[in-house]
Amino acid sequence: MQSGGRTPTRFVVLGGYLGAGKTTLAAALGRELKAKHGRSVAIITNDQGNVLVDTEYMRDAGFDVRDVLGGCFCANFGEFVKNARTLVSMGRPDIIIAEPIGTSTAILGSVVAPLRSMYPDEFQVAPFFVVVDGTRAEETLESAGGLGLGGGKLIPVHQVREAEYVLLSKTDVLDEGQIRRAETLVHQEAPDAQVIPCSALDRRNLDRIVEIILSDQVSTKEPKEVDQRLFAVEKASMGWFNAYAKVAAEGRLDINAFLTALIRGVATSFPPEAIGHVKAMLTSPTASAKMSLVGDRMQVDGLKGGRYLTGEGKLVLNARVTASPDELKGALERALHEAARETGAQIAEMGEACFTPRPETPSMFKK
Ligand SMILES: Nc1nc2c(ncn2[C@@H]2O[C@H](COP(=O)(O)OP(=O)(O)O)[C@@H](O)[C@H]2O)c(=O)[nH]1
Ligand SMILES: [Mg+2]
Repeated sequence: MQSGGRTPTRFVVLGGYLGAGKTTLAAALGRELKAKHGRSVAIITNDQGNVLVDTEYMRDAGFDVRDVLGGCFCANFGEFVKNARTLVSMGRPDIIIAEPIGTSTAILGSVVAPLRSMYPDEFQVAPFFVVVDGTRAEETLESAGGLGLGGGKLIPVHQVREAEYVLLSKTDVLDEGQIRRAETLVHQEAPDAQVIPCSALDRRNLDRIVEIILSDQVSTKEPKEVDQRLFAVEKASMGWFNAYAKVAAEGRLDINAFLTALIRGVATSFPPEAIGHVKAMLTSPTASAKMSLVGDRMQVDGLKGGRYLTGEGKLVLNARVTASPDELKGALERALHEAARETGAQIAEMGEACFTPRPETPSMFKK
């Protein structure tokens, strides 16, 4: 189908829980599509709050990025489509990869299905990919029997059930037995989905995913209507903390040491199972780095330029933790000030927000 003579833009939605590896995978796939296949890729990110580490990271990696802020794509479908159109008209990408917020529970019904039915001339929508963290598959999928009553995780289970392909991430740190067990857990929840064990780090099976993206396979799965109130308790138990600040150093600041101290401070404030995803990125004209904490795994995700920041840098911090917003804010502020004290950094012009996101009403169901 053509629109004004133009081929529809290939559209890939990469869902999945907080910290599953969506952004890292999107960047790895984007690089591969560009380097090996000469395709241009643009990105749509999405989250609560007004400054996103993911957006900074993708932009820093050289992608054309738009973000949908302050709520899930599914509740802002109009803005989502507007962003997609802006990307198309500005950069004419061959492919758009969209990453919804990690707690979204209405992507197939409120984003993927409407996009494929309402805009077939503009977008060709690939099968819905859901990324499952291979290192947390048991924690997130196995404990779900309690249906939320015993703190089970309804959100990741529901996300898996919506998938057409499940991308089982981070297999570089798993052995074959662990991968098989995780695949079995996924199959129990989504017997109709195909599971692809993969890794953005050792690049396992990235070529298989790229092949699907480059094919003309389209999303066909019919969404089931789900009562979003089911997820309300789980969503209400989480706090979101977002901050940005200027970071200055007298002399020079070791970026890695600063981020490590900050993330370690957060890690020691909460039990691992409470940590959805905490990420911090520090950028400056001479150097930038991003660090992430998912569960008890702390990881440096990108170091660019030198090790030291001289002059002034910009810090963006996003945390999603099962804790009250006040508790989270207190812990994050302490961690930040302690990291600054330890490494001789000065924090200025800090802006912060801390909240529990309101349950969203998918725009498709708004009366
Ligand atoms: N070992 C390993 N870690 C990964 C891989 N992909 C992502 N991660 C790490 O998982 C954390 C969360 O990744 P991110 O892409 O931000 O997750 P998102 O919240 O789903 O977008 C980061 O610390 C990443 O470095 C992978 O393939 N292997
Ligand atoms: Mg992300």
